[in-house]
Amino acid sequence: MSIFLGSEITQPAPDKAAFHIIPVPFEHSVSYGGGTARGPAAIITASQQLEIYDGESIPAEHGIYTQEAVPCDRPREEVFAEIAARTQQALSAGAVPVLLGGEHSVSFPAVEAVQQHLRATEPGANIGIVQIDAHSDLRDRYEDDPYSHATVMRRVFDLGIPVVQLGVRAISPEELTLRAQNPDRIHYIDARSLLRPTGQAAGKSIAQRIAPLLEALPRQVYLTIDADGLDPALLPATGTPEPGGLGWYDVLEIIDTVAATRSIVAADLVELAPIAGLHASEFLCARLVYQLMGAISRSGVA
Ligand SMILES: [Mn+2]
Repeated sequence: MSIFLGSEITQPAPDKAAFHIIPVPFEHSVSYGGGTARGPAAIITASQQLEIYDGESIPAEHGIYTQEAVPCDRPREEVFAEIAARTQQALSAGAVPVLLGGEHSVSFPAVEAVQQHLRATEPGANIGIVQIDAHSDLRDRYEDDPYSHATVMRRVFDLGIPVVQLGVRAISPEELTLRAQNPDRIHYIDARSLLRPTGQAAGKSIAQRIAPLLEALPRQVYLTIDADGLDPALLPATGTPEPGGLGWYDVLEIIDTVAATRSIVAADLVELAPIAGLHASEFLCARLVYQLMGAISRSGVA
């Protein structure tokens, strides 16, 4: 398989790279449109068209190592174990793991591996999650499945990890109740409030408004970006395209703010379901992954 930005860089040694790209073409529980199994390869193909300069810096100078794709044609337990092992491998090499999904459920084993790695090095420490998503993914079960794309943040919640949710615009009563019962563990600004603020919030930037929420998280965070967090006018190639999503510069502002105020130790981009002939979606995802690496490297963590 080709490597991320292979048109511009050669594959570095794993321990010489600030970032490990981990392709995870796992598709098991997607409920509406399918195709997320083709997401990682489409992003890597699109990355060949990126400029090496991201507008502010050259993230590739810090080293981007692309791992082999996680073999996903086997039972979920084995796929999840492999995701955890690959995440651990990246962290042990001193790199920031960047997973490319695949459906959102793949975040769970990665998050768990990051938490375990952190606790092995700093007893008592915890991570937080920043989630950009159209859905809160806080259901306990979805179609009887506890490890679905729609339950992934509930499983993370069960690990005692606090979350900041940004851009949600489709949520069930069960999830609203969980939020209401756990105001100290589940923080959020939903899409309409984020993008059409009223009252006092109207005079403040997104960065200013999300800062207090980020302050409530531990210093080290995992950033998970569901492609459907963006507006489907920009990124239609996703299973459940909800209207009213984030714009390109909204997402960049969030990423820059998170990178500047927390330490992003791992990240993922999930739920891209490529549509043949429509390159804008996968190119946006490739660019977003590269901008993310730029924000992290400029923050001095990587
Ligand atoms: Mn999601």
